[in-house]
Amino acid sequence: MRELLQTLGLQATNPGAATGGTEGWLDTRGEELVSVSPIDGRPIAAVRMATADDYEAVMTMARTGFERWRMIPAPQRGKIIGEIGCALLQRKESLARLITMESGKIIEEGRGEIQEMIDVADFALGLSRQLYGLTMPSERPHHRMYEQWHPLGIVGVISSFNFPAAVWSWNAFIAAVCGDAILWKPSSKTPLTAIAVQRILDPILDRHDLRGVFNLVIGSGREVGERMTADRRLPLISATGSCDMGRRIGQQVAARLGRSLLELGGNNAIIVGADADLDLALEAAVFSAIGTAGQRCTSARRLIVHHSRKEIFLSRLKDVYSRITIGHPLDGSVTMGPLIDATAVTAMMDALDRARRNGGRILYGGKKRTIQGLENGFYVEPAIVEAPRDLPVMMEETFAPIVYVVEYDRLADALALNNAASEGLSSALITDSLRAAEEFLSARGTDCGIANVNGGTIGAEIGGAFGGEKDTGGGRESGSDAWKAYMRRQTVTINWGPALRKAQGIRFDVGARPDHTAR
Ligand code: UN1
Repeated sequence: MRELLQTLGLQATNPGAATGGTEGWLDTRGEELVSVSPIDGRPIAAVRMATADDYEAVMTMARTGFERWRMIPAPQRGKIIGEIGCALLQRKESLARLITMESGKIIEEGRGEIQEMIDVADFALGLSRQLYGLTMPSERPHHRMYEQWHPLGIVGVISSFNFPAAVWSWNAFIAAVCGDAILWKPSSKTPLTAIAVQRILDPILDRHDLRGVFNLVIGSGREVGERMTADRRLPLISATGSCDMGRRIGQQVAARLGRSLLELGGNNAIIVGADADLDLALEAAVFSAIGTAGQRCTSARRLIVHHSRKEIFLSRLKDVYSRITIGHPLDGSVTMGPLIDATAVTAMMDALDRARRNGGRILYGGKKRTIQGLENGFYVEPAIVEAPRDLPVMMEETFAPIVYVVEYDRLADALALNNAASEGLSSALITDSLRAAEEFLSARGTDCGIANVNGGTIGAEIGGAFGGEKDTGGGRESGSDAWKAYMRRQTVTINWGPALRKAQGIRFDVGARPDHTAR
């Protein structure tokens, strides 16, 4: 572990002691935050959290960074993001290992997370020559009208433990290519990953004399998070986390008329059609339900299976679950690592208790699991619950590998169940029927931000806009035209004629011209 931290520029000489301050360049006296590995419950290292003074110092640096950065042409900014992408590629393996140690996700997913960052960097580089504005015909002679996009300022990014780096990069690289500076508050459960990423960026920023473009502040939600949401110097707060957290942040930011971009919870379903390819359905369901141990906002929490396939589907699902290997997430043969902490384990056990008490049948798993040599880690068996349609706990997002299975008869019925969730993030339908697929994708189909046919609910590519409706918060991040959230739009009208022409043909002659009577 020590070696890994050193490779990434972190000096954990003494686990449990401070590794290096809130970030690469600030020396702080703030309180200690210990990063505990969910793999064995042991501290990896500790960092110091930012004080109010540190926060101000970082904000000053961000302001200086922004003032320089915004005047650098976007294609040049893109090249610098491209350099960051290359640096991430060089450190891919060690960063992936650190993410695995700190978040507990299996190493293959850790690698996927860094790859996702590299992909976003590529996307941002391409985007840097495509921050297009429209030109519109003016109704007035000798007038030109167009819109242009300017950076917003310093963008606050609050990220969560389950994607401790990639979701930050969706925001940070896109915002940066738009000309914004970024202030990052990572989850208090994964501060080391954030410091490691910052240490990779720092030499690149230094080389271009651009310190202050990407900034890091580590601290609790109550301290740093609240300060950010109240801070008018942050015109946009992009936050990933629970619906409760998003509701609080959204209200606080709205109270100062700031903008928020929210990527909150999901209660995602996979509909398995009467004509579904069952092999594909199983693969999609298992990957979506147990990937990241069910701790993604996109995780499949409900399987809505056509009654004619339910029996065979369930028996095959149990069979696949029995082959899931649970253990040390750095071990390449392991398919599911631990949950993030003891609270997550308790939440899972509570949800299963409530399911049992309200008519749910636990068909598989759902117990705590002790792994030899890792007795203090937070391991559980993934659970399959056969649920009545009105099981209350099924309508809540429990961040754990629990999948509820319900049956349906008509597609309209399955869609109603899919849309009954208060969140609206991801959804999937497994079918070979063109009609069913189009119905699912139609205006009366799934109401989620993400709709997949013959795939699972997790694992979105970065090129599309990512996000969801209803309690998921409505934000869109990453690909497509999500960049617009990080810029301000300016509508420009240029009059190159001799007279002041009014729109809507309004006549308003106040006699300001000496020759007005002659006209
Ligand atoms: C999240 O869980 O917060 O689509 C994001 C996915 C990943 C991102 C998940 N690319 O599952």
